[in-house]
Amino acid sequence: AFVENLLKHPTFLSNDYTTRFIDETPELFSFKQRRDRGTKVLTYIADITVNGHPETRDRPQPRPDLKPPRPPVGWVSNPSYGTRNLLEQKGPQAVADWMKAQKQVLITDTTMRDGHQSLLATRMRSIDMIRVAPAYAANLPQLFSVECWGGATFDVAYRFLQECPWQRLRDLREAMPNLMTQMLLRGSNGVGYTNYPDNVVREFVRQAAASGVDVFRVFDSLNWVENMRVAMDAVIEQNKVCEGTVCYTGDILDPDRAKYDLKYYVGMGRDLRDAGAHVLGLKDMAGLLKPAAARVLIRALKEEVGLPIHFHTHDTAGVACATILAAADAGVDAVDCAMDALSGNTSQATLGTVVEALRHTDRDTGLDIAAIRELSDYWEAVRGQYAAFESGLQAPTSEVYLHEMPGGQFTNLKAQARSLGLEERWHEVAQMYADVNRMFGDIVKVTPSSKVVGDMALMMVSQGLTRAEVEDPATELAFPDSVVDMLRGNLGQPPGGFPDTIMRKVLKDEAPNTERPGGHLEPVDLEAVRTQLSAELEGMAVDDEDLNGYLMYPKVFLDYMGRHRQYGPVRTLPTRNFFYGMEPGEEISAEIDPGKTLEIRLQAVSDTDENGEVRVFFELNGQPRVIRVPNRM
Ligand code: BTN
Ligand code: 3PY
Ligand code: ZN
Repeated sequence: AFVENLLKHPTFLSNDYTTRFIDETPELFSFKQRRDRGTKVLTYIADITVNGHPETRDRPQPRPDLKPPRPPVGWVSNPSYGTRNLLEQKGPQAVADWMKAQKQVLITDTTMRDGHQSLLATRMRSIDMIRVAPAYAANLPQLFSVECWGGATFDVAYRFLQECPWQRLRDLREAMPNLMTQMLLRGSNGVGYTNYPDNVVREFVRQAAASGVDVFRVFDSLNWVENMRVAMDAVIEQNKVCEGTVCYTGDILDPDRAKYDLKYYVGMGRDLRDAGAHVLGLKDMAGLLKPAAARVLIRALKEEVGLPIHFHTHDTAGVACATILAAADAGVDAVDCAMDALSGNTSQATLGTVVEALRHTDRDTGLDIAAIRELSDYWEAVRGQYAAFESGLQAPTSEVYLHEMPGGQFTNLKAQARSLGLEERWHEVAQMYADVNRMFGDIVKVTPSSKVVGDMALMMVSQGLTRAEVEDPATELAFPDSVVDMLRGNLGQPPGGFPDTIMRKVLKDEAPNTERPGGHLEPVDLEAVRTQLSAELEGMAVDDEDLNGYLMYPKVFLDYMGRHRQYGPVRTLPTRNFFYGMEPGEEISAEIDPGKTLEIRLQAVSDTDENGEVRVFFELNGQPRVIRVPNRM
């Protein structure tokens, strides 16, 4: 709704643009509006064609012979009964009961969230997901859920993809009416990197449920159950599936890592059950759980907690499939996999492989392997378009047992190291990450705590500091903001608290806050923020989705709105054109609204004139248009 209002607003309608053949005929308002949006999209294409996209400019390009992705034909008007129907008809407890009563291993497909978050820097665009969603609904109705929202996808959509994450959710929800959608929620950190006031967390959960999330995987980056209750209660109140989640770190079979032993995990599992979780999530974000340990852990959780168990792991070390099979033997109820073409390495285990490995056993998943292959073929073509975001990781690596970085952070930190000129020293960064973890008292490392450890490790390697030097009370050091923030208690408390040595060094005489951060953050006056945001956006009506986007990421949201004003609904452009513009002679179509399609043909691109401008000649729905853009290269 916001976007519509935005487009109708006089300020936005008077947006500067250059056309050669302005249609002078007074037309219906809707026509004017459509012309305006078309021109905005042409402006974007012209700019990218001339200047390149800042995110892909100096990166590897898709193969020139790559075919555009074609989703499998699979649309049916009335897809088979799936988990979503059960949730709608009987509620979340019935879903949990059904999970436990099933014999088969249930599968969550993570391709649309963790898969691309872990392999392609979260850069997958909505259009590539929405186009294939009906084939999921038609051909894989036995899936437990489709993880397609939350985690890093929320801010990346606004920040880098120039699209609205809420619209993605609504569109996916609509396209897969029989399948449960699933999101990853960082407890009190929402989908951000810091604790939000309780009412902001509640409001976010309410909106996510309203816009289409069915299963909420709720975790805390320090495994602090106290800090998860607000989010969990909010999910339960919405009558959605609350997957209270234990993050796995260390190694339960290693006596040296006694802090995170079997007793610890079982205890946390019971606490989450008592807090109202319908399902117990076991989130192995780095892929550290080994097969033998999985057998012990899953069996104990099944017996001692009593909830259905949903296991998530990463294939960074190459052993995820084996661990999943061990978990299946031990009675796990559901597991996460990614479609073959977006699986392996820092992503999830290979979905088709797990399905085949369990075929003809008493835990057969019942999923159709031909449907999986078709979907994976589609994802393979999609992935090819994102060559710019590939990490270059060539092989699985057992080094993950040293550093314990989450799959979603690994490639990111590597890129950060590269930008600091530390690429050659990656293995030192890995070792330092492990040292920093010990210095912080051996903590769970997952967004946002993993970012804190990464920031500190990069600082130490780039400044040549050792752990002993950092801990030495006699030296002065400026710590990264994220480190100060965490040690102040603003992400909550790890089991046993943070060690005194590092606390005193970072905080000096300042007393840390050991209470739950949400307990002292003032509630936000939501209507006052709405009014203020509306004023900032020149009087536009602000709907609940936009308000929630702004509450999570004020600056990111406003920047997105500013670009939206200039470029319009670019989410509908094919991915190739979004990142690389168009070639002379090329024709594309972009459906900017259901039934409203822009037919765009790029005719020619002029030389740069004396004002440093380039004219880009288009045909838009058969009408010639010229867009002038500055050559900034
Ligand atoms: C971003 O990465 O900031 C979002 C993409 C929009 C930036 C636009 S793309 C066309 C133009 N060229 C640039 O270098 N920046 C803008
Ligand atoms: C996230 O929080 O984005 C994660 O993927 C954590 O594993
Ligand atoms: Zn993950």
